[in-house]
Amino acid sequence: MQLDIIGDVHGCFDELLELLETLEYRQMNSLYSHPEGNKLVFVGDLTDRGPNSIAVIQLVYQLVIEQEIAYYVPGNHCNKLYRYFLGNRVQEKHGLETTIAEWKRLKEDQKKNIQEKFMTLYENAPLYLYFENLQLVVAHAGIKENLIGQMNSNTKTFVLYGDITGKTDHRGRPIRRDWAKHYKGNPWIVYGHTPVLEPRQINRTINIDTGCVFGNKLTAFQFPKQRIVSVSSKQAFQPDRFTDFTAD
Ligand SMILES: [Mn+2]
Repeated sequence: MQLDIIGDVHGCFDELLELLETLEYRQMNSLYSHPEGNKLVFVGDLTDRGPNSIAVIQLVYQLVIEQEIAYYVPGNHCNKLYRYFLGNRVQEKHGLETTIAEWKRLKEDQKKNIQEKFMTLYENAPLYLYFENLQLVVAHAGIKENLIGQMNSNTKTFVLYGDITGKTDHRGRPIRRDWAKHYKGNPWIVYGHTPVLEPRQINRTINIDTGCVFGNKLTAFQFPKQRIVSVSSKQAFQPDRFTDFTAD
């Protein structure tokens, strides 16, 4: 089975459509298919900050739930939107405000429809995917070798937020440990969460969040082929949003 794993979309619907076309997915009578039967995997953070979060929710719901030609694992932004839809009190910032503004502009029946779709998508998603036969793990913020196979609260925090220290930097962004640098496991780990200008590959791990919403590009990693496919972003470029690992 060939998988096309897609990095953080963050509401960049046009770029997602372009990437699907580049990967040779075709749409007929609104249904998507791939000539070789490839399947998609979304690493999470579908919404927030970008221009078309609602359209991304609709498309991913169709691909995962209705057509069953895609897999999805949630990101921290997905988790927060889910808690918002549950009626929990969450802070409407860090991009969530754009998704909520889009959602509030919908008609009542559409609002209900999108809320139900997103909640169904989220509730049916595993915390992370482990394809044992392919020796592949897909987790939003990555995973440590000793957590693979586990589904507890430590695992949940790690796959949603990464190896956080509880501290923040001078810009107020969380400081995370570089777990990938020390990874020694056999399964490949494909993840996103931390925007980088180029996919960062180290020790059988690859970060494919190439910051589309920050004006760089949207990236897919084809597995087991290990081929990278990207399309350019249409968003404004924000260079200060990217982490530079080349100094390591
Ligand atoms: Mn994230």
